[in-house]
Amino acid sequence: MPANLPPDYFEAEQRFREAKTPEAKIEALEEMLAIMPKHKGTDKLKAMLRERISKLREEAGRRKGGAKARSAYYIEKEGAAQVILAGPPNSGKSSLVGLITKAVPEVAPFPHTTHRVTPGMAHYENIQFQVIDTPPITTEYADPELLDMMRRTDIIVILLDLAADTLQQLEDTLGILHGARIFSPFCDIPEGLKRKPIIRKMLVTVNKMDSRKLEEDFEIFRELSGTRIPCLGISVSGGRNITAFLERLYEMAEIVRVYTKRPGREADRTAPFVVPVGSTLEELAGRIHKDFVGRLKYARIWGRTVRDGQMVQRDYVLQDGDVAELCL
Ligand SMILES: Nc1nc2c(ncn2[C@@H]2O[C@H](COP(=O)(O)OP(=O)(O)OP(=O)(O)O)[C@@H](O)[C@H]2O)c(=O)[nH]1
Ligand SMILES: [Mg+2]
Repeated sequence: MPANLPPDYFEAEQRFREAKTPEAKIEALEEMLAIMPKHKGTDKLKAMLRERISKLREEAGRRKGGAKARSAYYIEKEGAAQVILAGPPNSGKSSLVGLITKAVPEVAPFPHTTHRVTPGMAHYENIQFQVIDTPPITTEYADPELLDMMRRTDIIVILLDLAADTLQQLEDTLGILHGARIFSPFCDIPEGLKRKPIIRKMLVTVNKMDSRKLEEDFEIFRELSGTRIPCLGISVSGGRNITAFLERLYEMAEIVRVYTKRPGREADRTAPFVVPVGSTLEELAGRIHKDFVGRLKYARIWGRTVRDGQMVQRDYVLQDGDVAELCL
């Protein structure tokens, strides 16, 4: 047991031992985690506590009737794409979410600050991404429910720390994701996997690239890592490449923005319909209203690849920025 644990910690531990229900036990354990001083000596203990909490949550879920109990890790997707941050402690995950969204996750200069997932909405031009702050994942402990969320998400941002051993962090984080069968489309998938791999878009983002000089360190990291996953260097505190980061998310989301208008009126450019690249006019109609699919006759389109007001049929593939006037 690491030394210098404050008396409050032992009081919470006492409550944990006396607790009768999984919920009460979880509460006491969360308090122990919050009280624990933040330094390297407590990392292992924290990982153990977190594992315990996760097991108790599962138990509590089963008692309430399994699937019906909603986990703290259940976050409904919102916006044009869901983006989950994945990375080691202290890389700046919470700082990034705090910078690009209105969420205010706790930020601290020591590892293992974040214990729960916090979503926020990041604005990019006229759309929004849901960006989720997460507890750190390490080779010692990665919450299975968090990995489950990553299996379902649209984009995983692997957030690393340029001031730490970035190569090791990348190897460890990818190791954890691969262990959970989550692979980037740019990774080789090992043969003989017992279950189907889950392919998720990934962006390796290296934070704390605060200066020009550190840009060189980032380039060296990129070269030495040999990774084929796209990489980007950013600095949350210096505000470097933050717009580029959002642009990359936009490209990776593979979506197009389409505006609708009524005859004789202008389109509302602030409120696009966001549909996957390759979507057809018919799919857009279905998105607007399910009855429109049957009623749709044709549409007039204003855009970069058509003549102004050109008539198109249901199978027309929408382009980013198209304005559509649906004729029903
Ligand atoms: N130099 C520098 N420090 C940064 C930058 N971004 C964040 N930090 C600092 O890094 C430390 C950790 O930041 P957090 O946002 O709490 O990191 P985290 O990844 O959420 O940490 P955990 O929740 O413990 O996993 C804080 O002291 C931040 O101020 C950056 O761009 N440059
Ligand atoms: Mg954090």
